[in-house]
Amino acid sequence: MQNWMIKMKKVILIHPPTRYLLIPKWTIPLTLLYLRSYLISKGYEVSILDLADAGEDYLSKIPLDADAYGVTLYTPQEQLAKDISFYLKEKTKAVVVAGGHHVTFLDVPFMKESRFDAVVRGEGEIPFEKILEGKEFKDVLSVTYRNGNDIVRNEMRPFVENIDIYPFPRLDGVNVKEYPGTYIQKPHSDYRVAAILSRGCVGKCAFCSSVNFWKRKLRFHSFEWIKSNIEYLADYGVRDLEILDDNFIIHKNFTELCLLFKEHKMQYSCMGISRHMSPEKSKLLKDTGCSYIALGIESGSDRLLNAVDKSSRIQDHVKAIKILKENGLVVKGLFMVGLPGTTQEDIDLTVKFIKENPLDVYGLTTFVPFPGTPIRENSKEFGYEIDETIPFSDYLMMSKTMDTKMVVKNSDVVKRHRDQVLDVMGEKCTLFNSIKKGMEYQNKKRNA
Ligand code: B12
Ligand code: SF4
Repeated sequence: MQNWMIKMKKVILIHPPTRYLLIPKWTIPLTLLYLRSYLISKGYEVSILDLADAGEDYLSKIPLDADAYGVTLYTPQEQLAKDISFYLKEKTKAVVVAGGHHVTFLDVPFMKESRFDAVVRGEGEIPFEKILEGKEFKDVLSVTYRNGNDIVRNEMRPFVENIDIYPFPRLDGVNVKEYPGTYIQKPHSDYRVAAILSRGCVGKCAFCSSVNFWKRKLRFHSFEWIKSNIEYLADYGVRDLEILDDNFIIHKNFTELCLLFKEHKMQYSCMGISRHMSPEKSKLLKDTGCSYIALGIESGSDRLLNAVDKSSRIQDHVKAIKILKENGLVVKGLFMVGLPGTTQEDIDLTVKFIKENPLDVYGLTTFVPFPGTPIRENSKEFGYEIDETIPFSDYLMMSKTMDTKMVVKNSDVVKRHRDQVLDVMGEKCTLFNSIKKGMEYQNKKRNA
C-alpha cells in the first residue's frame, strides 16, 4: 500500500532546465499552468518551479516541503527529470510523478531508470487529481506505477469529450516578463503569452508525436471558455498572443475568435495547415491583427511529403502562400531536413520551392525520431534505423547553436542538405534571428 494515502495538499510542479535552448525561458510553461489551474479549482495549493534557465545547482532550488511533485518533461530533459526523482525520493517522503509526451511512450524504461512513483500517460489533469486524492495507483487510469519490482501499466482513461472542464491557465503562477518570446513583427508589449484553444490535430505527419498522443482526436474549447480566457488576458495587460493550436484556421469558432482578438487589440500569431487556407480566412486574419502565420511546409518535394504522410501537397502550399500574400500577411514557412529517404533531388526541389515562393520568414529544424512518432514506432516501414547509442539529451531539432547534433546515422549528408537549404533561406531564416535574439537575451541577463 502507498504510504501517502491521505489527501495531499501542497503540490509543486517542476519544469527541468532547458540549458540547451538558446532562450531557455522561451514561452510560458503552458502545460504546468493548465495543470495548476485545474488542481487549484479542486482545492490544492499549487506552485510552479520553472527551472528552464537554472544552472548546474538546479536541484538545490527545489523546495522540499511539498506533499507531491509533478515533473513535466520533453525528450531532451529525460535525464534531468530522472535526477530530480532521485533527489526528491532521497530528501522527502512526497509522491513524485512525471508526465508529458516522452514518458507517455517510454513509461516502462523511464520508470525502471528513475525513482518516480508513477508516470501519467496522456492527458494529465484527472489522473493527477486522483493520485493527489490519495487513490491507490492500481485504481487510477492512465498511470504506470511500481508494484514491488514490477512496473504496472493501467488502461488509458478515455479522452474527456468536453475540455472546458479544464479551467484556462491563470498567469499568476509565473512571472510573464521572464518569457520574452520571439517576434517577427514589432511587439505591442515586452512579453508575449501563449494560448491553446483546442487539443489535438487532424494531421498524421510521420515525424510528429501528436498523432499517437492525441490520437488525431480534435477537441475545441467553446467560444464562451475562450472569451473568458481572452478577457482575463486582456485585463492582465496581454497585448501579444501566440496561438499554439496545431491548426488554428480550422477552429470551429475561427471567425468569432479572430474578431475577439481584434476587439481586445491583441496582436496574434498562429499556425495552419496549407490545404485548409482560403481567401476568406486569410482576409479575416489580416483584418483582425494576425502578425504572422506559420505553415508546416517541410519540403519542396511531393514525393517526400507523401512518404511522411503530410496532408498538404506542394500545390496546397503554393496556393496558401499566394492567398496569404495577396491579403498582406506575413508568412513563415517551416521546413525540415533529415527526413528518412531524403535524396539530393528532394533538396534541389526544396531549394527551388524557396526561391519561387514569397515566404517572409523561414523556420528550419532537423528531423529527430521522437518517441511516439510514426517514424520511430514503425521505423522499418519508413526505412529508418534508430541509433540507440545516441542519448536523449541530444534529441534536439534546434538548439543553442546552429550546429545541432544530428540524431541520424547519415548526419554528414543531412548537414550538407541543411547547409544547402540554409544558404538559400539566408538571413530570413529564424535560426539566424534567434541566435541574435538569444545573444541579446543572454547579455541582458548577464548585465542584470
Ligand atoms: C509550447 C511548446 C513548446 C514550448 C515550450 C514552452 C514550455 N516551457 O512549456 C517551446 C517552444 C519552448 C518548445 C520547445 C520544444 N519542444 Co515543444 N511543443 C510545444 C507545444 C506546441 C504545446 C505544448 C502544450 O502546452 N500543449 C498543451 C498541453 C495541454 O498539453 P501537454 O503539454 O501535452 O500536457 C498534457 C500532458 O502531456 C500531460 N502532462 C504533461 N506534463 C505533465 C506532468 C505531470 C506531472 C502530469 C501529471 C501530466 C503531464 O498533462 C498535460 C495536460 O493534459 C507542443 C505540441 C502540442 N500541441 O502539444 C510541442 C511539443 C511538446 N514539443 C516538442 C518538442 C520536440 C520540443 C523541442 C524538443 C524542440 C527542440 N528545440 O528541439 C523543444 C524542447 C523544449 C524543452 N522544454 O525541453 C514535441 C514533444 C516531443 C517529446 N517527445 O518531448 C511536441 C509534442 C511537438 C511535436 N508534436 O512534435 N515547445
Ligand atoms: S506536424 Fe503539425 S500538422 Fe502534422 S500531425 Fe503534427 S501537429 Fe498536426
